[in-house]
This record gives sequence, C-alpha cells and structure tokens, in this order.
Amino acid sequence: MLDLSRREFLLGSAGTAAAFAIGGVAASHAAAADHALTLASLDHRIMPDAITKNMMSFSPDGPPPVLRFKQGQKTSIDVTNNLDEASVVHWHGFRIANAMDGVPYLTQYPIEAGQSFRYEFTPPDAGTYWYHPHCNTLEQMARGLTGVMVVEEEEDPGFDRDLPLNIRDFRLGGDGQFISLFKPRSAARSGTLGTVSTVNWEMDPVLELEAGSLVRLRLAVTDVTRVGTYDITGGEAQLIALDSNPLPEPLPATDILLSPGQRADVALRVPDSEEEIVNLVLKRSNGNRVVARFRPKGPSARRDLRELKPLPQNPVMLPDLKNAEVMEFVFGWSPEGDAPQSSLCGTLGYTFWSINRKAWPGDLPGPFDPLATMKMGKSYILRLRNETPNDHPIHLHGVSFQLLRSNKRKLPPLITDTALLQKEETMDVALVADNPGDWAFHCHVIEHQKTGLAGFLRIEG
Ligand SMILES: [Cu+2]
Repeated sequence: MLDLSRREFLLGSAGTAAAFAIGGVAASHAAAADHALTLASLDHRIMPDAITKNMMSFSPDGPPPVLRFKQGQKTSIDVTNNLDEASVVHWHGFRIANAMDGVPYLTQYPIEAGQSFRYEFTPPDAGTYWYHPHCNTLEQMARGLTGVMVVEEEEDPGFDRDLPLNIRDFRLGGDGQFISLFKPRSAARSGTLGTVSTVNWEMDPVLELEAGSLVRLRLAVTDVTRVGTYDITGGEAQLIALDSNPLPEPLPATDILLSPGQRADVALRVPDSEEEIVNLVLKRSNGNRVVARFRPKGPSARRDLRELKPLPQNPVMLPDLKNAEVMEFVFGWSPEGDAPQSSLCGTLGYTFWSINRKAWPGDLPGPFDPLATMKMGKSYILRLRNETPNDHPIHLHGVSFQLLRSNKRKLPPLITDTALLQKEETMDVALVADNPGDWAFHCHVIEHQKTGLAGFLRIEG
C-alpha cells in the first residue's frame, strides 16, 4: 500500500511535472541566451582630445548596445556583472513579469560583482524603450549605463532605416574626466546637469543618411537629470510616437518635450540634396544647441512619408473611468530627520524628497509597505500632486497609464510609463491594474529618486 502510493507519486503527474521543470530550467540555462550584456568599466573617447576614464557600459569595449526584440516573442538576456560593485538591470517601459523587472530586493537580489543573472520575458508592446541599472543608480547611469531597446512591430511599417539616438549628458571637466557626479544643493532642487551633450556617446555627431530615404529616428532621453525640448529642423519630419505609444495623428517634430526616461519616434524624410543638413536641436534658455546632424548622401531614394503604414496601437487596456477608484499621491520635501540607510546599492547620503510624506529609505531588503495597493483587473485614477517648484518625471514600472487632465495645461490623451509632472502641477492619470506584483514608482531625476522620491505600488493578483 505504502509502496504503491509512493510509486503513484513518483510516476504520477506531479512527479512528472516536477522532473520536467527541473530539466527545463537546466536545459534553458545550458543553452545560450538570445542576448548577452556584460557590465564593465572602460575608458572611452567622448571629448575629441581626451580619453574619459572609469566609464561604465553594458559592453566591455564600447557604448551600450541597442537591444532589438520582436513584439510578442519571448527572449532571454544573460547579464554578467564584471563591475566591482553590485547592480541589477531594469527594462524601462516593459510590461513584463514582476520577477524580471530588475529592482533590488523588491523583485530580485542585486547581482553582485562577478555574478550573472538571466532575464527572460516577452515584450507585449512595440516601440522605443531603454534599459539601465536600478542599483547605485546615479553613479552607474552617470558613468554610462544607459542603453536603448527597440521592440519591432509584427508588421514592418516601411522605413528604409531605423536609427536609435541615445541622448544624454556626461559630467566631464575640461580634461575629459568625470567631475563630482552631483551637487547636494542641486539634488535638493532641479538636479545636477551634465556638462557635455552626447548622442550615442558622441559629441556633435554627423550621421550620413541615404538622400530621399525614410528614416525612423528613435529619440531616447537617458540622461539622469535634463528635462529638454527638442526640434528636428530641415527635412520633412513627423512625430509619430511618444513613450513607445503611437500618436493618433502625426504631429510636427518641433517642441518635443522629453524628460529623463522619455522617448519620441520621428519619421524623417531625408532631403534630396547633400547640402540640406537635418539637425536635432536641444532648445535651451541660454541658446539652442545642435546635438546631432544628419547629412543626406548619394542619389535620392525619392521616398514619400505617405508610403509609411501607420503604427498599430499597443494592446494596453483602457481604464474604466466611471468606476475607477481615486488614489492621491503628494510629491514633496522629506520630513525632517529622515536619513538614508547604507545599502549595497549605494546612497547619496541625503534625504530631500518624499512621496506621501515618506522618504524612501534606500534600496534595502525591507520588507516595506507599498504606497498603495490595487486589485488585479480594477481601474484606478492616480492623482499626482507636485507641491514643489521643480519638475518630476514620475515613472511607474510594469503598467502603462493614460494621461487624463492637469490643473495647469491641456494634456494629450497619451499612454505612457513616465509622466512629466511640472512644478506645482496636479495631474490625473488612469490605469488598469493588470500586472500583479510590487512595482517601483519614482521620479526619474535620479538624484531625486535616490534622495527619497521613490516607493512602490502593489497589485494583488
Ligand atoms: Cu524629481
């Protein structure tokens, strides 16, 4: 009797399933992942006359690679940490399983020096995204750890070329070496700006494009601080998507407001003549700056923007606004006496900011309480109130949300993962809680994030 039930257990469905699962895991790790990233320190020429030392990349010998995926197709990435400190990698904007989201202690343990971690996920949405560490985030991002990701639509929209542009600054002195990565005085205000503008780790790049061709420019602002407005001048250019989500109608590719973490897709019809240069211009109060130039090359391909297929909408569920529960979040100063705690993932040594009067204590094992708990499948309106005189790009992991209204300006009905909350602005955004887990919710000015303006929302499955 006893023997029989043991044999039943061993041969029964439970035993077979367990054996398969173990075999499956072993087999998948024996096989190569679809992508491999190696976090490493390196020296690299950013300024023309100097090699910048102590940069960090996702590749041992150059800028972070562009990762390309296909919408709805499962993929795997082996991350090997060859830094001499811990890290984790977050896939900004991806609505994937919580365990793959790359937030220390909330979703996984930090990947310590010399260790590896395999990420596996299926990107449900197409568009332009980016990836970065979520551990010692200011230092690691400031030294270079920001890369662009592309999720290709199932149906090719018909561009001749697809060109990701990783737009960011570095804080370098005249000798090309890093200067202090932040100033506490600035961290308590709008954040510390970099000194050198780059696109794909190059200062003032000139990129050649086939004359008369159709190019998809994928602007990704991966800077730690800068909120900026961009123009594409020259050529015929249309803004076709923001934060990975297609616009209902194309807009002129001017006055594109992008804060850290945000993206814009531009359809460019390259001019016919080699003399007609196209510029990517950052508009600044102290004078505009051309951050990249595009030079037409060769005989014209004679394409037309009208030949492009419209981008299909991503499969994001729209919230039921009539029955949505309202939840309020106040972004403000930190209460007196809060101090950050030391962490494997670093601290800036200060606490300046808070959400709902609570400053995030740091990336620690916890457990900590969520800022709010949502029920799977229900709709919510998040009322985001900025009581400070500074901008805060508010990013929610794992779930996309829709912009509803603001007390200061007319908002487009965008679906996004990062909303720029301007000074003293109150904005309503809405979402369907359709992805279970603990999802980081924080400002993407990294100095703000690392000095208190962070927390998480729980979706109970
Ligand atoms: Cu902020």
